[in-house]
Amino acid sequence: MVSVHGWVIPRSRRSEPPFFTKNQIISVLEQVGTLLQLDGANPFRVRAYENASRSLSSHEDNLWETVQEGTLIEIKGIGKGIAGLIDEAMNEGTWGDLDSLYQKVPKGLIEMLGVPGLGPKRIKQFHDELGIESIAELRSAAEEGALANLPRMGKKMEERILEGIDLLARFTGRRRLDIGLLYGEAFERRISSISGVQRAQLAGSARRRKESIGDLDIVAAVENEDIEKVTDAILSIPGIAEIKGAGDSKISLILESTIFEEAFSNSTIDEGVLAALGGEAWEELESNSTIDAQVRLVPPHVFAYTMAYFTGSKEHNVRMRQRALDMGLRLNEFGLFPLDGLGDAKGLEAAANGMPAMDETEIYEHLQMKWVPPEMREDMGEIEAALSDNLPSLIEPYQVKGALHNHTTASDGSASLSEMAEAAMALGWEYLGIADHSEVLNIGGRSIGVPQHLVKKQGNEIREMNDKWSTEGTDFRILHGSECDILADGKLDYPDSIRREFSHVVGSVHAIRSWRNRDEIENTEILIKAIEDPTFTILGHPTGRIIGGREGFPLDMHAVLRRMGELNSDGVLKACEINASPYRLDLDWRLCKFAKSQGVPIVINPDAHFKKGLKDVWFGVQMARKGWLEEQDVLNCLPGSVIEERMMEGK
Ligand code: DGT
Ligand code: CA
Ligand code: ZN
Repeated sequence: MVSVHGWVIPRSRRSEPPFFTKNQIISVLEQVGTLLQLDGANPFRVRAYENASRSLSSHEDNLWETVQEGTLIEIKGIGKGIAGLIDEAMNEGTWGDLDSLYQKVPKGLIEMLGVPGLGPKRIKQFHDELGIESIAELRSAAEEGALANLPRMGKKMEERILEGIDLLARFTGRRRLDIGLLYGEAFERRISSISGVQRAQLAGSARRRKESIGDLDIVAAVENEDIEKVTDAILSIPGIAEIKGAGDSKISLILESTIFEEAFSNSTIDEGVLAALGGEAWEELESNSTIDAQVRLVPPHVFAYTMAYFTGSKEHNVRMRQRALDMGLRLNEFGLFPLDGLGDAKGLEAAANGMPAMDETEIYEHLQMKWVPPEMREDMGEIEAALSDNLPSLIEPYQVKGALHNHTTASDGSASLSEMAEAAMALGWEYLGIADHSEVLNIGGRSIGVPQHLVKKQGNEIREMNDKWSTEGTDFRILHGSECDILADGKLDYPDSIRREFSHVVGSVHAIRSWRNRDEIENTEILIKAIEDPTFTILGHPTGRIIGGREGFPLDMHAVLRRMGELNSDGVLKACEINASPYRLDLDWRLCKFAKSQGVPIVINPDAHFKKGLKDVWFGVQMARKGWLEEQDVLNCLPGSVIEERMMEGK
């Protein structure tokens, strides 16, 4: 979120000039412009700060050199007063009297800046005219209709503010895996390149590939004598919004999106999902977002132990520690030690007497276990499997040979059939399943499904392309499927005769609202009825959840998978999708093992709406790995020459 965290005046950790970086200066100038507006300052003063921050952003020379040469005020947009301030900040490490400005503006007003669509002018207006000083007060004023009557406001604006507050509230928790990894990997790269860092690696839920990330955990191997130098270097990485604490060997901070060298991009989102999240306001929130991060600096010889500890999960760690105890050993983030003979030595001191481990495999070996892939470390049976050498051999991204649920311009995709096919071939795939939306689907009243009379046309196009590849001897084909809407009563869209012509039917619920208004039992019955339709092949995004957006509709997924298992044992193919869009990751990974036990094949589908979207399959593979799936459990690991037949046989 546009967090209130970043709104403190930076303190320097350096002992000599320049005390601040150019980025820090730019960010303070920008914030001061906003704070002055909230404080009701003279507009000329406000503009001076805004201009200065803007002109420094596009100024390409080294700012510290410019300050030393005394040529700051030659930069267009920088006046005498602000030049003096920058000079003082860089040379002395102080910020004139700005401290008092930061103190003076109520925190609640700054928090309100995080509400999408709300700027300092309006916040000031609400404060002056209604005395509003917090988001909570803003919400009740809007609910009472008190905002609408103010000058330059209205009912529409008031509604938008309420929506913005809801969105912000939903946003303040965890971040999606794709975003967490984007930040985590950028931060990991920056830390790895610092001299004195022997290696640095992302741990925590990001390494375990949880569908959402609370905060980032990074472990860095650093010799003792380099700790101070490395700490300073980490703290001056651009993109740090706030330092929450730095001492000993632990650094806590908040990262913002300026850590990315290129513009921040929130992955591949389609219109339907975006609408469910809150539209443009959501995109704005996401690109202004922050994430918390912890860095631990440890001596290289304990790195593997610290990585294992901070990778977690906590539940996995508890079981590991118990296993160690059973063997008369103590396991912690610094090492593995015999319980007797530890004496009074604690922490790192004790590590000197610990059992050496070059990497995690050796830690597990000491405990007579096989190394457990991080994705599986959730205490969901992996300890027992590692002890008895029964770990699955998890699916790898390269084993995926195609995907069955993707869109083109015929429905709401933005790439044509041939463009999508090209992109699939570029990934090394042997087939691409197209499943454009069926006729009834509309988003916000706009119809986006393929009308009946155009289904044949798409089929002909696909046949022509397939014939061409086949005569050329290219091992590639398009499978002509459909993402068929499951209507509220459990019927499938399109007449039977049309559905029978598709190679596969991905049945999906899109009218979530009517399903949300019914109970679990009713929904389960109706969904099963849809699945039993002979033309139905794949259950698409089973619960309709949007991560960070909305819960799925109530459903007994175990009952659904059990019934699908029965149908499979009768010889018909009923597969369940892991929708690989990082916004969905539905089927949930926690249910993969159960699906497998029931004999339900899984399909990992990117649900791509443009070329780049095909790559989302990677996220689905991560979930399949968390769910213990192997190559043979996943239908789209089948080669292209087999998959078509498999679809035909399953009918
Ligand atoms: P998150 O951040 O909520 O997405 O989830 P994690 O798993 O990254 O959890 P976090 O950041 O609280 O801690 C990172 C790891 O550190 C965690 O997975 C296991 C380890 N850890 C943290 N606290 C404890 C604890 O009290 N006991 C044990 N055994 N391990 C802990
Ligand atoms: Ca974490
Ligand atoms: Zn869909």
